Amino acid sequence: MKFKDKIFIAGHKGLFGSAILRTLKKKGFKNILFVDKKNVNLENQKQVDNFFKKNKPKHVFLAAAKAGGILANMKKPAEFIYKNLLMQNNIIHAAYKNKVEKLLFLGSSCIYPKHFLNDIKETDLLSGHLEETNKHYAIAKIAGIYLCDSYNRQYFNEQKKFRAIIPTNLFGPNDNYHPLYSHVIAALIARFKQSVRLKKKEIRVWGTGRPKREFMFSDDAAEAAVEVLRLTNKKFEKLVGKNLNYINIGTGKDYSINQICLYLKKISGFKGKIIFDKKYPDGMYRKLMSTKLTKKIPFKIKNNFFDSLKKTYLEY
Ligand code: GFB
Repeated sequence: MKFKDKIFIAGHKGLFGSAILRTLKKKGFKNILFVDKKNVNLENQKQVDNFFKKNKPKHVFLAAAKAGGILANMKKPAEFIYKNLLMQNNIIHAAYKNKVEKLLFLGSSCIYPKHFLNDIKETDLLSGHLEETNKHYAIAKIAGIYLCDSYNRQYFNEQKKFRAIIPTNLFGPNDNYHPLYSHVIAALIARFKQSVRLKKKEIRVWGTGRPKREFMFSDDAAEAAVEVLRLTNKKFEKLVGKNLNYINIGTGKDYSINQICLYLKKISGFKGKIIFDKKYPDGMYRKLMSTKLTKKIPFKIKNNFFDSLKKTYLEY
């Protein structure tokens, strides 16, 4: 990947896509391409084809997705599977037809079977049942990873041109703060801010507070993603082995939802009570990924979890 190469970011306004944009700019990449939904609907194959034909990007970051937290996944399974399949099929196939040199697809740690509680390795994919609350989204993401893999095998002479990363739960600028459909960090930041402002006596948090999640600041995940795509096909294969085309991106540490609440309580100055509302689902109890391969990517995590949580809280 050269600094003058044309790089297309699909989904540049979202949590991860916007972090990729910041990271590429910071590293000195000059020729970055992105589009607005109004101009190119990524769910429309013809529009995506025309866009690729006209612009001929050399590299692609596929960060466009219909994503959301546990409740959004449960309430909108059809949208989560249909829209994601459409967008990723359109972009991956157009990238192949237009001779894109390398493409990076964004997976999610929810693709791994639910019975692995920690040290989830890349090779554990498809070795057990998926978590019910996000099965449809996970199946779309698994299909995306295998679509990339199939093009490498059939059209690229086994070279790993189309790759995927499996990031853990992300948070940071441009997150979705919808009260029902966001992920937990954004939801709790918004709820603590509001509860302090309105001097509420209690704050309600979903589930038991016991599930643990591995959180990563979006800019750290983006840094890893860019470095993964910069690796030559040979180097990437050396990293993941002959049979894989994806790699975990995590921190190796997780925290319970209760711990997150206690920290937010401290930094927000909220004086009321935290009530865990068991009517809402916990989802996976734990899904801590192995970082054995992550550690071999030439990047370093720069943002300490609690410091970046505080920064995100203050900037909200
Ligand atoms: O972030 P979250 O929705 O993602 O929820 P998942 C994580 C945990 O936080 C769950 C609890 O145990 C929730 O019950 N939680 C507590 C809350 N209060 C809240 C709240 O107000 N809002 C939310 N959203 N959660 C999603 C998947 O799973 O994570 C997606 O459904 C995707 O497919 C994404 O993979 C990364 O980690 O449970």
